[in-house]
Amino acid sequence: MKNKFYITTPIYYPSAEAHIGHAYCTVMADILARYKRLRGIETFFLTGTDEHGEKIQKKALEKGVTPQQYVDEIAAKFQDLWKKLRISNDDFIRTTEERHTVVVQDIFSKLYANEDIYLGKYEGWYCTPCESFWTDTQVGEEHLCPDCHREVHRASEESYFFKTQKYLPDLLKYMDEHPKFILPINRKNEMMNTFIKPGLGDLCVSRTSFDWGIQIKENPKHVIYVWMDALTNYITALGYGSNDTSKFQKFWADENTEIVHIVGADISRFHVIYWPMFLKGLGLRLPDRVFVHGLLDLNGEKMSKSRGNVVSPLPLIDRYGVDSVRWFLAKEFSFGSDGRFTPELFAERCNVDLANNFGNLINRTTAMIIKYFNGVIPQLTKLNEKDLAIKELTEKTINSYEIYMDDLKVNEGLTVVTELLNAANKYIEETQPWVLSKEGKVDELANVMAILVNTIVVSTKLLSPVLVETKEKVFAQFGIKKELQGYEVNHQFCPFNGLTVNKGNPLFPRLDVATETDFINSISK
Ligand code: ME8
Repeated sequence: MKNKFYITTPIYYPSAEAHIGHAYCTVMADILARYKRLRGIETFFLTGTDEHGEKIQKKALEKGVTPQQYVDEIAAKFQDLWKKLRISNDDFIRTTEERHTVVVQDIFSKLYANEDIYLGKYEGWYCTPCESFWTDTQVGEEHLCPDCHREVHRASEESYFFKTQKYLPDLLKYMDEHPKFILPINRKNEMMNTFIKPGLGDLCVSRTSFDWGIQIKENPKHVIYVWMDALTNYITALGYGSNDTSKFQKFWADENTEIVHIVGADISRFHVIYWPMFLKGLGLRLPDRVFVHGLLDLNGEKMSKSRGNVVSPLPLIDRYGVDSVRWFLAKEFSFGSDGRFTPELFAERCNVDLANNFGNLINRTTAMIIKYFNGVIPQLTKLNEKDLAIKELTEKTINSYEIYMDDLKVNEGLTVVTELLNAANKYIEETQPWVLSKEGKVDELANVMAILVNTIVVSTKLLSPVLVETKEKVFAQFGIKKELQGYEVNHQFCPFNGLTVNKGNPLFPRLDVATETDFINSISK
């Protein structure tokens, strides 16, 4: 396993406020970053905003502010949301920052000097009022602008292009030699069949029809067109091409760093095809993995502001707490497949896993230790068969969890932990502590209590990349001292005897599905 980890989310367009889809991607990346840190792996986690382009320029104009004022306001809202969602990013890159813009200009110059980029003509369907080029598919048979629905005409514009064919053989070789470069692996076929096999055209990397972008030094009437500007954020944020390249050396250049980009299915081809080519052109190593997650819809419809069906994460966090929102996102949707958000699913997921399973186990265990042992966690005695089965399951769970998480299989990693929690709840039913108490079987009763606490603490640590606030609460409730809070303590069995349990409030109250469905529907806009 590599000893350092660099993980990124896409840099989002601050053309509208973040919705649950953006939160989904960012939370998943955050979980992986927190997991690696938990395992003692030096980690750098990057997110940010992609602030140039015609769309942003137009939105600013509509609002009567400068593009910079416009993006400043929305970028601040993104940052605020990530704070509330407890996102642990190490940096937040904005493409309008000088540390990015000057390096992008140099990157362009380098690729141009290398003859990877040439000046040509961009041809397409042009909408004059919108000042936009569209493709055949976008304008359809009637040749109408998909934005304003007015007629478009054929036009051409001088543009710079990146030569994709020059690097295609390198890319194909890399894909062959690294079968886990694109994850889930079925996404590779999609890339091959949709984009590469039909013939990959050169990529347009400049525009002259708008000016909210990074100017090309060699030809200032051009601005660098979106993807060459946006993708390079992953290295400019690390200081590539700057006076201080130490982070870049550590988290990118060093082969001992695992580099993972998390991206939505909508932008996978830019990360899987063009980004590796730019890197090759710059003589840099390629990322280890591009993980393509699915897109979420709301009640079966694509989330879009104009349709009024966008869910903002903020009111959810306010009402249910950050851990419930993080849990729902991480556990409900299969990482890598598209998903459907429904208000019912949200409430049910929180009830099934958090209130009924994890929360219930915590409440029952706390109450029993207070009742049977005056609140002091007892010491383990000789284990019987049922105790040994839980011990074995705990060890197996830790092991599978690590394998899954290292393989970016977050759902599977979380599922093995919820199965352990289920098993612990069943263990209570089977051992019947209330009977053991009545019959005075104190040793057996002590084992059950010690094992339940151990299961709770181990699970809390394994789930801590997702349930960030719960961890603190569980540690407080079971009096877990600093020296027992580390991840490596998981390899000791039941080292918590003598600690005092506090009653605490129920961590995850049960939600009434109908009431919460009404609430979530009322905040979708
Ligand atoms: O594409 N479900 O920015 P963007 C799940 N600036 N994830 C979703 C989602 C949904 N419904 N909607 C958005 C851009 N996302 C470029 C990226 S990167 C160098 C430049 C997430 O604001 C998902 O990760 O449109 C998707 O890929 C990303 O937001 C697109 O964000």
